[in-house]
Amino acid sequence: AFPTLLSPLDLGHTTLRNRVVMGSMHTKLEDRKRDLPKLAAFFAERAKGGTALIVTGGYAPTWRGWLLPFGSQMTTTGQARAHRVVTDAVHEHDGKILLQVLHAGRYAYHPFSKGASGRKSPITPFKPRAMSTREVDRTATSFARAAALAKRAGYDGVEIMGSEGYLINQFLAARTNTRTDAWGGSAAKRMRFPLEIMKRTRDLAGDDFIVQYRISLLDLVDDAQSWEETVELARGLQDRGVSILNTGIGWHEARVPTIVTSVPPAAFAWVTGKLRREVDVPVIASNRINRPEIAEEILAAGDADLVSMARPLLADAEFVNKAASGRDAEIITCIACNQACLDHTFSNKRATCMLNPRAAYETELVLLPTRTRKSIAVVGAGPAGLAAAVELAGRGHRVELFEAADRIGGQFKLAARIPGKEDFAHTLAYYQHMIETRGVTLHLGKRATADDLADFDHVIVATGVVPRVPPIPGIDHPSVVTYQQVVGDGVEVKGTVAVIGAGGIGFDVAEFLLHEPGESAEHWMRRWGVTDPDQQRGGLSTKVKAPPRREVHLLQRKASTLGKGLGKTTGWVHRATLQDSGVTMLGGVEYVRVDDEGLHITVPVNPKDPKSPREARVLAVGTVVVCAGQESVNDLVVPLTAQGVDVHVIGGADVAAELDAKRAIKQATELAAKL
Ligand code: FMN
Repeated sequence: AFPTLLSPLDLGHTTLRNRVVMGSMHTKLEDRKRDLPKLAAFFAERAKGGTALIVTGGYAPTWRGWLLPFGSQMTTTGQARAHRVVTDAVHEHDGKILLQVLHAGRYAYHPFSKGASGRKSPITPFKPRAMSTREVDRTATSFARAAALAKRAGYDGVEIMGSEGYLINQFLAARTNTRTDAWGGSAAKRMRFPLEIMKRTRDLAGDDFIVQYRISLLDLVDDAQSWEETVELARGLQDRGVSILNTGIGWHEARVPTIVTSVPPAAFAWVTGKLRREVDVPVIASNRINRPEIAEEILAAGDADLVSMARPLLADAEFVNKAASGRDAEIITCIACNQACLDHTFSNKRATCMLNPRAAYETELVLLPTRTRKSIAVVGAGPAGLAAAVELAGRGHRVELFEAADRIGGQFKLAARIPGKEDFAHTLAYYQHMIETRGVTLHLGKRATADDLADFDHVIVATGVVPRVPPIPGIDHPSVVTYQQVVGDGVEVKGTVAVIGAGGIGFDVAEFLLHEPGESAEHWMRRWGVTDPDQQRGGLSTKVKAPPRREVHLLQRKASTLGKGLGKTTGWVHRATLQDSGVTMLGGVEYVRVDDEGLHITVPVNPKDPKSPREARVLAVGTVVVCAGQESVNDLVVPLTAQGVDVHVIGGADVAAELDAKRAIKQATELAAKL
């Protein structure tokens, strides 16, 4: 069904079996030698699942280029030897694998960083020192040496990381390269560093070796490269023997989102297509390509020769095989939530996947077919219950799933209705399909009682949460509604709105009230000021803000910045979106009462000082939406335990402190592995 996606690609000295590349992801398993067997298992599953070409997470070519202190590096023959376990595991399944060589430059999170110049980046606390002329020369050679070591380790090639604002990008842009020696000054001199790296790498590694280069096609920062310069670089790399050009989008310090859920699928494929028309080597499209039909469309339209999928292959190791065998409905689609992948990376935790907690835990979280088939009831079809039911049935247990509502999904159903989170619907479609495929008996519209459950070997209580209603005078006023009523039940919202509670749900509700679902890529680009790099250096122009659809106040009791508790790599996007839509955000709020005049509150006179005197305000709103947390629903536990039933409580029914599908699915999967 996906003829182009599944067609091989001849690279001359070698052939890729299809067009799917697993994009580079640093999982943290790269950093310690003892974790390499786990890394091998992680990649082996993806190779076994049909991926043609895998790119490892970034490895520094010198210790100064570490991302973090004692981070991953490829600098010695000993390190190369240790990687045999990784390359052998991939080759065993007929996959190919490249080692990514990444020098962090001024993005390094340690005090020994060096960059093209001495300017600190806005996203790291450490000021780099400028490399000396000799150091630049030696660093260029270190990339080639890392490639030679990778070859010894059995890698099929390397990817030179030239994008996302790391060292090579820092050389390329006037923004970060203020050198006056042979490595800076003019565009041609700034380009010399990557061109030398390419030349030396090809010279040292030989012709029978893939050298892929990740080129920054949209820098999305000021004082960046022009399109002309980008094309000149691409052709220079081609002249020096590059095998494949991969797409990089946006420096890490860019204030334009490039990978989160609200970035429309395949939003940047057009710029890869633009490059493809300028060069003769294969090019790879990247970012937010998460379904086989989207990948096929990009390839068939001629925008790329290959597609990179990074997070989608965390979510599903068998992506390619499922697509190839007509089982694409079984694919776990990446929803770009970043909750368990990039957010983990930025908190120095191992990256995995919210929807697939086995990712990067292949040897630790194992779900084998059961030897003793049990009869198991799961109560509640939110993420916890769905994951438990589907995984248990996958192991061969007899599973019945009870859901009080007339559809599956629980709180996740609400998320799927938020503009920018349209992809969440794929998750529910996946579970619906797997319930059928794995023969789970689904009882919809059925609120199970303890008596209904008495005869099962195990009962899993995954009954979720209900919204918490805070004890504010006038909370029963007709203008007050819960987020469930607004987003779930379609209760109409009148006039200006106050949202009580600025956690993830408060932000979601504000977006729901302000934006339409299904934003086009063109509209998204205008809103974030992304343009054709032919028009503006780095593809960055000014944001076009639409007049807000309604006035929204987002309020919280905590005095901290609103949205602080949101995801590390996604929170800023939500904050910026609401700010651009004119939302007033107030922290340190005390709620006094709700009446016909609106919502009465007090706030500190100085918003930065919660202890400053308070002033009273009346927000003349037509609707107050309550997003003030949740309470667990677990009233089945006591009667079931009294009946002597083996009860397990998971998800929001267990802990309602925050709405947390990541925790719910992980807990469900771990339980399913044990029963
Ligand atoms: N890109 C790199 O070039 N080098 C890295 O080391 C790297 N580490 C990443 C780690 C994580 C956990 C994630 C989610 C992404 C990382 N990326 C890295 C970026 C991905 O290669 C890719 O560009 C991004 O995830 C968008 O593509 P996707 O939508 O297919 O996931």
